[in-house]
Amino acid sequence: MAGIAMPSWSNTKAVLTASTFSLLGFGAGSASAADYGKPTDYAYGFQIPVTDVANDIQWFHNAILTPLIVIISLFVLALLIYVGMKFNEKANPTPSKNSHNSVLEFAWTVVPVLILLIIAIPSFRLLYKQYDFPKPDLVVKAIGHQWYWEYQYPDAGDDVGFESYMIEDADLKPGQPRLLATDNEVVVPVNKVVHVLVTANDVIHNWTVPSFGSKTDAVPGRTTATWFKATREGVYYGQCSELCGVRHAFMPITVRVVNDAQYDRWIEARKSGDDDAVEAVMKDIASYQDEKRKLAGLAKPAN
Ligand SMILES: [Cu+2]
Repeated sequence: MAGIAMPSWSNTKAVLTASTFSLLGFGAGSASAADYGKPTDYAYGFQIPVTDVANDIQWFHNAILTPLIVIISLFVLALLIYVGMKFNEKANPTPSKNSHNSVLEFAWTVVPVLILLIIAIPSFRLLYKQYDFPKPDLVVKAIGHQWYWEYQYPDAGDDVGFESYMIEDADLKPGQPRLLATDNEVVVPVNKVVHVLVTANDVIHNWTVPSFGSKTDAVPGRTTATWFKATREGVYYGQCSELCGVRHAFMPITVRVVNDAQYDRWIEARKSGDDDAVEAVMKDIASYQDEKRKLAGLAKPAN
């Protein structure tokens, strides 16, 4: 028999999210048009989250911030309309000479403080989650250059490192998104905690993958870090998100999340330094993921 359970935090979040979405008229429609890991035509809102952190970021935005902004804006608009109608010269020819109202002044100070406190609780919870790094299964180092990313896999020794350049329009293969696909993809295993150590060689860049909720500045002479644990195999795209010069828009990030066996094959191929072997592994992984996408009803070619 189902008893009356105390509402858990995740239950509370689910209820808040559902009510907010119906309140604002956002259906599942926007999500169904979207694809994983990249922006899609006519979609709005966030890319589909594939990490817990990304999920929480979107919940915070959709269930807390957006409704509060809408409610406050409507309230202020209503006040403006009310004042404009009630206290214009025609309706109110002799204005009141009052200049203070203690109760009102107390209220318009305390209410915003309370609203900020309400925002602060989930906000700090999220912040802790983002910066409380779980023990890593894998460390990847990302180095920003004008204008490409370089990656190293320190766990695998000095041999595994490569540069990742954007694929120019003329060289795109079917399914590869323009301005996002790169020649060498970052490969990581699924459901593993990945720490990304980020730095830069010249100016400040920023390593960002929206579906992971990962974003951190790449600062020359410093190491910053972000982490993610992707729960779904596939390709996830991001972009440099700090203005870094003329080709800032052309240094994207491609992360391919694969199963453990595929990751082992890939890292062995990388260690061997044999580019043909790496290419062969990537081809296998791409066709495997293609097949999975087809089965899942994501008919578009692999990305
Ligand atoms: Cu950059």
